[in-house]
Amino acid sequence: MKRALITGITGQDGAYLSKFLLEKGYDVYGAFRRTADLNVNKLRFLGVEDRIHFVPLELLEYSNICKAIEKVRPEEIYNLAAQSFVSLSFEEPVFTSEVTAIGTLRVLEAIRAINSRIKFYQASSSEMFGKVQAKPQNEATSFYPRSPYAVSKLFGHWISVNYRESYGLFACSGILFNHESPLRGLEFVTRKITYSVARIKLGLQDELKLGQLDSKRDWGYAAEYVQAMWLMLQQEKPDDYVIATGETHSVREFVEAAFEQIGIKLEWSGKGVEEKGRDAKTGKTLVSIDPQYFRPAEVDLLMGDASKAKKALGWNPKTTFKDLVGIMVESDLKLVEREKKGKGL
Ligand code: F7E
Repeated sequence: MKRALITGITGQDGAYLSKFLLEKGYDVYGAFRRTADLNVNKLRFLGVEDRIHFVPLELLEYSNICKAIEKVRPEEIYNLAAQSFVSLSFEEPVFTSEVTAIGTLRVLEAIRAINSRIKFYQASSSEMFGKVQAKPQNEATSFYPRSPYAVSKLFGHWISVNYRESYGLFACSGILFNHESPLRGLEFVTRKITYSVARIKLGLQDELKLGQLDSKRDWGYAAEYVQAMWLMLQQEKPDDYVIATGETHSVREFVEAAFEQIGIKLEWSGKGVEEKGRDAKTGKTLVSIDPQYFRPAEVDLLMGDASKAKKALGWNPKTTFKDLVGIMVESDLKLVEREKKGKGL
C-alpha cells in the first residue's frame, strides 16, 4: 500500500485528491496545523474523513515538516497548502510568502535531507501568468505575476524545478488554472456566486455584490484536476504541466449562467461601479458592484493550453463550463435548503 502525505488536506483539492487516492488504494496522511481548528467538512462532504490519518505539520516550521515525513515515510508528497486567496495576499504579503513560497522550500529541503526518493507534487497556479504574455498560456509562456500570492507561487514553481535540476528530486509542478466545485471556499468568486444565487432563490438574500465583472478565467472542475496531480507523479520522469480546459469565460458570464439555473435572465445597465444586473422580467436589482472587491492589480484574462498534459498524461477535462455552474448551483440549493431548516452542512 502506497503512502501519500497531503499538505492542505482540508481544502477543496485536498478533499478531492484524498478521495481519489483512497480509491486507488493509497494510505492517505493529511497534514493539519495544530494552531488552527481541524475542519473536516470538505472531507466529510465526500465521505472520507474517517479514512484519513491526520498528522500535525506546520509549513512555517522546518523541524515539524521533518518530523511528519519521518513518521509517515510517504512515497509521495502533494504540497497543496497555501494562503491561496489572491485578495488576502495584498493584505498579508509576508505571511503569504512565508507559507506559499518558503513553505514549499522547507518541504523540499526536508525531502532532500530525509529521503530524496520521495516524489513531490507542487501546486502551482495559472496566477503566475498574471498579465499574460501570450494567449493561450502553456508551459513555455513567460510568467508575469500580479499579486504577492502569484509571486510566492512563482517561487514555489522555480524552487521545485531547481531542486529537480540540482539534486535530481522527482519534483513536478502542476500549473493548474482555476478549478471549482461545490467544495470551493466561499471567498472565491464562483462559489460566492452560486451560494448567493441559491440564497436569493430561497429568499434569504436580496442582492449579490461583486467586484470586477469582466475578468476572464479558464474554469474547470476540481474533481478532474486532482487526477492530473497523481498522473504527473506516475510518469517515468518528473516534469511540469499546464492543466486547463482551454476555454475562458468572464465573471459576468458565470453570474448569468448561475442565475439561468434558477430560471432568471439577467439584464445589465449602467457603467463601472454604477452597473446593475436586473431580473429581466421583474426589473429587480440582483447584482451590483462593490469596489471593496477590486484588487490593487488585476489579472484580466487566463486561458490555458493543456496539450502537453493531454498527450503525455492522457488527461482530458470532461465537465463543461455550463455543467460546472449547474453542479455548483444545484449543490448550493440543497445546502441552503438545509441551512434554512437550521441543519447546517
Ligand atoms: O477571483 C474577480 C476577481 O478569487 C476570480 C485561487 O484559487 O485561482 C484562484 O484565484 C476573479 C478575479 O480567484 C469578486 O477580481 C469579482 O478577477 O475566484 P477568485 P483567482 O483570483 O482567479 C487561482 C488559479 C489560484 O491559484 C488562486 O489560489 O473574479 N471578482 N468579484 C471577485 N473575486 C472574488 N473572490 N470575490 C468577488 O466578489
